[in-house]
Amino acid sequence: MSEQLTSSRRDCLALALAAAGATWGIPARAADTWRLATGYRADSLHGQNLRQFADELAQLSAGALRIELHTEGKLLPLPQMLPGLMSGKAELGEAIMTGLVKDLPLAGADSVPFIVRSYDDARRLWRHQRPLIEANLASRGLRVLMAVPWPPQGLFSQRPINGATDLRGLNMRTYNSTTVRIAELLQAKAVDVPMIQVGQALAEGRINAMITSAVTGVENQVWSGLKFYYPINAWFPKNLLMVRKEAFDKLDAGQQRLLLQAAVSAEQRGWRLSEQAARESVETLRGNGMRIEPVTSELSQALRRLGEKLSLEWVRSVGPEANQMFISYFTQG
Ligand code: PCA
Repeated sequence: MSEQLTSSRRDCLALALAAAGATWGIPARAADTWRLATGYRADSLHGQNLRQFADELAQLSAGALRIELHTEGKLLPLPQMLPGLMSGKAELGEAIMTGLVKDLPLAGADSVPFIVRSYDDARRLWRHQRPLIEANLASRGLRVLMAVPWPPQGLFSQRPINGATDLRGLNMRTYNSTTVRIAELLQAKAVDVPMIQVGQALAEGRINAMITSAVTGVENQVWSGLKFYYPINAWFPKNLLMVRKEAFDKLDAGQQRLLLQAAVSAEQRGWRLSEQAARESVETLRGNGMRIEPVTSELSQALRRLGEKLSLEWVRSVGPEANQMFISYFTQG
């Protein structure tokens, strides 16, 4: 009897302490609220998709799985996403794959120019890339949830670009090692600017050309400084969503299933949103006075040669695995 009283008193005490903890906000987050870090804005293409992913997951799990979004690199800036996730600064993280090439060389396939020319190509590349990326990340204690592409990368400029020489000496905004190499080969000056600071860099006159998607042009209202857009469709880079394996393994089997289910539906929705944004954003650029120009044959030839050079450089630097991946991309479905 007294034994029972003691244990029920202990339960009461535990309950009271838990309630007090909740009132005082200790711990700051409930144990099952996960932090999702991203380097992009909440209202961006990917940000909106992540918001829906979090909402859907909360709904599917009847509130048991909650995710708070930490945007604009405030919790983890893009260059720190991988080490930050590995050391547990967030449970989930989203980063552009071409920014992870130091640790994840095969992610660099995303920005080898003129290999992926359509969303169908991009899907095919991801099918061949995914198992290799998954294996690499698993060895770092991370699990892949999904990848969603940005719309195709086009060329923006303040001045008309008729041939490669017109880019000489321009201040080209860069965001990964490929764009840096392109600037170098074109004898332009590479200026590293994170996506969320593009508008500011333009206003300050630090950049006058860049390769990125039309949607990034729209989100940063680049028509204030850039007047020409050439849809060169250079590549379709993807954002990757990862979860810490340790956090994932703490979920019960049912919750794990819900998380994977929400990720599959977010991935499908993300690809649809991206394709839609690709169509609409070029029109928005036009509507805001930008000239959407066809690529001259001179520029197209120069870009093709540049693409061949970069493909070779990439395969050589990454090694046989890169070669193998491209062979299966080109020869299989
Ligand atoms: N926007 C991002 C990455 C690719 C894109 O279309 C950026 O410009 O940084």
